[in-house]
Amino acid sequence: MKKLACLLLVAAAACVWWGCSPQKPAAVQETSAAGAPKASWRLKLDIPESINAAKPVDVALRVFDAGGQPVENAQAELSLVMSNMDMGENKPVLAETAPGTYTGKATFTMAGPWEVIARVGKGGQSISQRFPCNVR
Ligand SMILES: [Cu+2]
Repeated sequence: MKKLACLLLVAAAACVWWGCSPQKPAAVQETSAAGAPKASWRLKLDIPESINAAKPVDVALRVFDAGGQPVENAQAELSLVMSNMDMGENKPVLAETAPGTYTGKATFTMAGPWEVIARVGKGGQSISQRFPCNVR
């Protein structure tokens, strides 16, 4: 009986971590390749908090420059990868639907821990950021 209570507690704690959250941008910017022009852009990923496997969800990647202005006409790409296994290539098609906003539909093909890797390039500069998320 005590074991069950413990399990429930762990499950409740896991729920708090459910959904997608950006990692600290500072940590990601430090991972940029040495020598490559590093964009001082800020990436924000809009994605539903609750994601079910095999059900397409709307995603929006918003790109801002250091002054908070949208970065238009950039090459924006999302790559969906599982943290613990190779699931093959999974790249939602993105279109710029508003200045600096790149939207598309993402389908996570399996339940478990995923990362959305966003890559943005423009004018020889680029940046990438990982957004961990859990899929039910
Ligand atoms: Cu998998």
